[in-house]
Amino acid sequence: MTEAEIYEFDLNGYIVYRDLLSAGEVKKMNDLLDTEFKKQDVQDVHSFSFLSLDHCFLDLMAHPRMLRIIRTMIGDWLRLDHAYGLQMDTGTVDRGQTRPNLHGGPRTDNGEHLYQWFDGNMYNGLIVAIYALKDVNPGDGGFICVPGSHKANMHYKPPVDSPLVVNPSLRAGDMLIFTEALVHGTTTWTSSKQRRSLLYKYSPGHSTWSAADNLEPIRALAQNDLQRDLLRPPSVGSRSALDFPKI
Ligand SMILES: O=C(O)CCC(=O)C(=O)O
Repeated sequence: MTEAEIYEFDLNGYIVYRDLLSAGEVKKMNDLLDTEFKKQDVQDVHSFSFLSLDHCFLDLMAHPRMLRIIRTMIGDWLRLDHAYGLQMDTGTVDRGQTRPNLHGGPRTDNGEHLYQWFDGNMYNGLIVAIYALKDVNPGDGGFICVPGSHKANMHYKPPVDSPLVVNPSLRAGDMLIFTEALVHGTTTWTSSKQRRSLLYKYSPGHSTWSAADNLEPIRALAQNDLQRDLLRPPSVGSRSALDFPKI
């Protein structure tokens, strides 16, 4: 991360990187998901699994530019914790799939959600990379957060419609990274177009948020050492740093 990027992330608790994915990569992923949802014949897809659908999703887990960024946030031992997709259409909130909500914040989930500096380095618990596979225009809804709340000193959460809450806009292919120590959540999707996002969540190598066993079936699909290392269960003793790809 550049000094300017570190400043922005430290200030707000989230940062947007434009055009992480090419239009071709976005199209391929959308096509794969469209085909899968059609095959499953599911109505009102909301939260979905996707890592095992195609190798491109494991490649994205190890995206070199993204890894270089979150290395600054989490350190050399980072691991994938879990991943899922979110899809929202106008009205799905009203059908009960998502209540507008804010959650997370400093020291929540038994202290796992943390944001700290020590001796010139940044330390985080769970970090989320959201890839937009479809545009999010101003006021569309979906992901919301309270900028700066990762450094708040109270558990207080403002109401979802507070002026302190923002709804970042994204173009398909953009990546938004946030710390779960940020107060964040989801609000009603109002656009006539669909929201579709992939969320990859990373933890420090010693820690896990979700049950680590959940990744076992995915580990078997890893194509190379980097992917296998990212999918390792949490541990401290004898753990080696990731071999970060050169960019
Ligand atoms: O992207 C969203 O709508 C919310 C994501 C979220 O709440 C989370 O990652 O904990």
